[in-house]
Amino acid sequence: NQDADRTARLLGVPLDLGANRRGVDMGPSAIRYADVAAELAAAGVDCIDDGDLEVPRLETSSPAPASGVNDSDSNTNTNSNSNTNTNTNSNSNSNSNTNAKYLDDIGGVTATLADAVAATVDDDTTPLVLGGDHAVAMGSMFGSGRGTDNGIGVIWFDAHGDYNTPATSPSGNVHGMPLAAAHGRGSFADLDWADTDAVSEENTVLVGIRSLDDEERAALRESEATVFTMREIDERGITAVVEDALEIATDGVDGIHVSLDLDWLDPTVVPGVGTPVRGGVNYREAHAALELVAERDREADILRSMDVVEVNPILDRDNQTAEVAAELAASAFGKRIL
Ligand code: Z70
Ligand code: MN
Ligand code: MN
Ligand code: MN
Repeated sequence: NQDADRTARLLGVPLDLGANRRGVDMGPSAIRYADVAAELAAAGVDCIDDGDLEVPRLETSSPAPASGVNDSDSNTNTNSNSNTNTNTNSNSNSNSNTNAKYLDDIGGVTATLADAVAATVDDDTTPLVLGGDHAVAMGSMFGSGRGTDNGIGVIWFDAHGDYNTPATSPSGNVHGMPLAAAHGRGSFADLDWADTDAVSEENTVLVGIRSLDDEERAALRESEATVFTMREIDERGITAVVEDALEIATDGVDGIHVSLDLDWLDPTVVPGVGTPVRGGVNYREAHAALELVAERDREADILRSMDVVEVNPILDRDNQTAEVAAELAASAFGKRIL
């Protein structure tokens, strides 16, 4: 019933090792239960479901890096079910990976997902990656940009900057680091699974940001990425901001990856997220934004890949966060009211 000639491939990644709240590993199930396939069908998109990637379970993983870059005393005693913030890294130096919990396991998942995403894009099919915590976006971006001449742009819809490195992270949670990894910052430059050529830094745009750590803020200020905070959305409106974001993200690259962290929206709309931050975009602004992505895609075929992440069914009410995730994906893939 709509004009899209797109095929989407669902790739579920039930990863929660990058977050400090349990439950986000159930995101792919919840988004499927919210009938993302029917939402996409309403957008005129054929949908192939590849099921879920095999992901190491938190119960059988160790938070410390297995191959201890330098070990020390940090985080090795972290209980996996603990929500306490065990920041022992404040004195550490730049070569430390010890403040990135489960980084080895997450690297393995990232490499597997990147292969699946790259194969999907090669097949002229659009990957829709269902998270899982936001660490999954590393695999999405590395796979999506693989083999491109000019790299890809990224639009990062999030309350958070996700621009920490192991050396700057106050939490050690890798879901606060994926964008920094894509830009090859800090120790991510040395990891063989981190493809620092996939994403073009100057074509990276963050939208709706309202929570940054101090060192993360400093890193973003000196990066080539563009940051549109909630303030810009308040002043100029969501459509003007997203039009600009699309202009910047698509300039001179081979397409874009759209990464949607559900905590981008206001917590009153999406209760099922691990790290709610007041003052997010509302339901209509979110749809307007992703409809603009689809509109640009109809004009210029820009959308290479997308992920929807950080849906936490344990914290959700009546699966409404998963439903919003499914709906917003459909808007990005071309669902229109009329
Ligand atoms: C914080 C950190 C974060 C998502 C929380 C929070 C990062 N800046 N990202 N929830 N999706 O721990 O690095
Ligand atoms: Mn995020
Ligand atoms: Mn976030
Ligand atoms: Mn680069």
